[in-house]
Amino acid sequence: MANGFNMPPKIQEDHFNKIKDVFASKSPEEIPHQLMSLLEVFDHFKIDIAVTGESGSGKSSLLNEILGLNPDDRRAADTGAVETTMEATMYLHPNLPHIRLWDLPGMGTPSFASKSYVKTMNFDIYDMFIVVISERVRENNMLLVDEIERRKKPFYFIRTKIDNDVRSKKSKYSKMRALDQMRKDCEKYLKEKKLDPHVFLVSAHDTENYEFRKLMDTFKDEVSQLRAEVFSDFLDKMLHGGWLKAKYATNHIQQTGKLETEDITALQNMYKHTGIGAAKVRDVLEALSHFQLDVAVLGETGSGASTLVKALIGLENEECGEASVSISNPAMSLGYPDVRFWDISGIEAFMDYPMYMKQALNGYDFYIVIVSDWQKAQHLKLAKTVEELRKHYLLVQTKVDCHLQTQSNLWCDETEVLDGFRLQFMQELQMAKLPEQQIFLINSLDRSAFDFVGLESALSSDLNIVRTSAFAYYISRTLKER
Ligand SMILES: Nc1nc2c(ncn2[C@@H]2O[C@H](COP(=O)(O)OP(=O)(O)OP(=O)(O)O)[C@@H](O)[C@H]2O)c(=O)[nH]1
Ligand SMILES: [Mg+2]
Repeated sequence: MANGFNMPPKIQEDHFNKIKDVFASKSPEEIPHQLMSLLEVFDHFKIDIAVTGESGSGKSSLLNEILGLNPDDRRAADTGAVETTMEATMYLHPNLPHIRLWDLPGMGTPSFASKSYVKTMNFDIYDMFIVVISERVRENNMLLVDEIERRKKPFYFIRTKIDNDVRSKKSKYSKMRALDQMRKDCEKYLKEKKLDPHVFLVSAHDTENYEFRKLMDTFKDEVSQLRAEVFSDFLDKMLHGGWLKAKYATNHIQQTGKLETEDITALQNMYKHTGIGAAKVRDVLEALSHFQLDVAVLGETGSGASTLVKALIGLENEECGEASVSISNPAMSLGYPDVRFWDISGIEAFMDYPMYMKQALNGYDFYIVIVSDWQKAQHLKLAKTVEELRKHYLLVQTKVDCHLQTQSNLWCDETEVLDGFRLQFMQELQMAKLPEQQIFLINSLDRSAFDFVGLESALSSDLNIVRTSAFAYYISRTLKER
């Protein structure tokens, strides 16, 4: 089993050395505390991203898809054929807890005239923009781009409702050609302004096709980097920018609720007492953003660990993934930036050596424990081991479709059988004195079935939460070891 000793480095040597320099004057005992206090403040830091564009271009519909919400969901943004969004409304992404997404009203209606739109919408408060266009690039779209560029803020340029645009194209070739033309049309106007943002062609009504997935992968990958940059820029202004700049920056951060007053004071004190200013914080956050999180998928032989790993990284049913996923080779995917998934099947071979197990498992940051055999209950022992390591895990029952088949002689419907599985499992946890938690019932060969989507979103969200503490723990441990 791969362990903390022979696992590839979680952080590049140059990043590690920079962190060493940041804390060079500190005794090793002080470092974990200082690193944790800094990362705790950073953990509270929010960034604001506005979805903007002309009225009716499909902003709210696209935002709902980004949030993973069905338009009928009561939490979803309202959408409609008439002017719908009348005030800027904030939404939290379920898996990206530090990102506030704002659905802005549309530009160019009698209520929100183009001329005054940018001022009315207070563009200065946002850190990034998602400019949504449909049908064609219009003057108003480029006006928005100019205003964003003037503020030196990043943006994505998204053409939506692509399903409408290609509906009349019958052959694959004519569809491809139409898509190519649409992309070139967008890029032409951006290039004239010497701009090169990401351009995505998407449909909120058909997210499986076109570039919605690419948009989400890119967004997830880039947004944490952006957050680190916005945070360090703020520190730069507050700590090193002179009185006026510092006052302006601090007011901005407080008024937009990106940080609480206590957090700002903590940063000022940190600088006063340790000399850790913007440049050093930038080094720490840079290392954090490249820190590899290791997730172990633990299961008995044949429990479906490999199939689950492949499903998670989006390689289900694909032969080409076969060779790349193994016990000594982690799997990676754009959907989970900087996460390595380790397929650790055959766990029963190690179960009789608890000390070795514990040591070997300690190298990972997060665990997915597969429940495969109700009788042997190895998963409970595994969960206990992970609990003892004070780490987090998710419990997953794979092959639920097969389990359902074996129950098909019972006269109850599928939901009742699934609820029965869940209940039985809760009782098992209680008896084993393990904390209550949800079990995800899945079929790794069909991501749309049972709890797979729920599992993906719980995993993304948990990994985002454990990232900073895993990083702090790893850095402190490695600094001590060297
Ligand atoms: N075919 C198709 N229709 C879409 C798509 N996205 C949105 N629509 C439709 O376009 C209309 C406007 O969508 P909204 O999402 O409300 O647009 P909006 O930009 O938020 O509108 P305002 O808030 O009024 O500015 C609705 O009827 C949607 O169903 C898409 O990708 N494809
Ligand atoms: Mg809207």
